[in-house]
Amino acid sequence: MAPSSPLLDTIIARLCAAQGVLLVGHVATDGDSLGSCLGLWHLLRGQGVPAYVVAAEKIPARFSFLPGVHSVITEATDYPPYWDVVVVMDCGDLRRTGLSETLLRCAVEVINIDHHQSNQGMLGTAWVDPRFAAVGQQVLALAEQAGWEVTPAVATCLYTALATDSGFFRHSNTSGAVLRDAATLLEAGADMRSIVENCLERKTLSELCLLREALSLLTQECDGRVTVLEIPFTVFARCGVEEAEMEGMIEYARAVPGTQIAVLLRAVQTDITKVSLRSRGSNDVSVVAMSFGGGGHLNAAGCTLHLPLSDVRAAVLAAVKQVLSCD
Ligand SMILES: [Mn+2]
Repeated sequence: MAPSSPLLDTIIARLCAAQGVLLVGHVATDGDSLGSCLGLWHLLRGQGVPAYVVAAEKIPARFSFLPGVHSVITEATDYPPYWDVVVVMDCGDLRRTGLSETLLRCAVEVINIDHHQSNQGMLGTAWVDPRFAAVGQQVLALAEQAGWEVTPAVATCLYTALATDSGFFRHSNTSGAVLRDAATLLEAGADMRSIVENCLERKTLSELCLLREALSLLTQECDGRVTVLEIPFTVFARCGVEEAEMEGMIEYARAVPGTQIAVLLRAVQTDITKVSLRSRGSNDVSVVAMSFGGGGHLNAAGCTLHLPLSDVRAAVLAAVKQVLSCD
């Protein structure tokens, strides 16, 4: 996976000459977005370049272990006095950063480092390469080409990026290159156990509460080809979970053998229900989501309905059964 070297040289030269660099990821941050920003932050500061990680939202507690995370700026009043380069990572447009576009556009140069297929490469100096499983790999390639030292802090940030975006080396994007890069980072001193504990094993009491309540409401339809999990509003409120903590629950429905379509129904208000759908093979759940005003991909889609959960359940299951031709 040899990246285009002249482009990397341009990016390296621009970063090294910068008077101030803002590093930004996307809203609803994840291990790749934040790990890549912090990894590059450590690398640039190691070169004496004034760099700042700026985020639109508070950083979730599970990332508190990341070296440098307490320097992330989340308040506009704490912004540095000057920057001439903005690096947008793990997304392809300024709106996804959740930050003021005017603020970002006032930089002399915008650099975009991303691995999303959907990124058309139209944002500033763009290095977009979907062959990478994580932006963290791109930052490592940048460090290697520049000859920058990968310290244990850098390694921990970038390993977090690789591990989380590959589902801890389980998703189909887990290539040999991903494992080789992970090995490089481990040997550079990545704190692998902290990463696993905080990003994979950690479950808050509210998440466990949700798990207990939601699993007790697991049902199957169509002779077990459809597995449904529901989270009524009462459960959501009683367990005190964040909205983002609920979506992963669909994996429990998907895990049940024989399941061709998994459905997660979660009431975020008494009359607002979010629907997540996952499928195997050619069963297209995007058509179901689209018929309710949502969208997504063949095997993963979702929609939000302004209706109580029970009404949504009936309507969505009818549509799902049509996909599987069962009743
Ligand atoms: Mn990513």
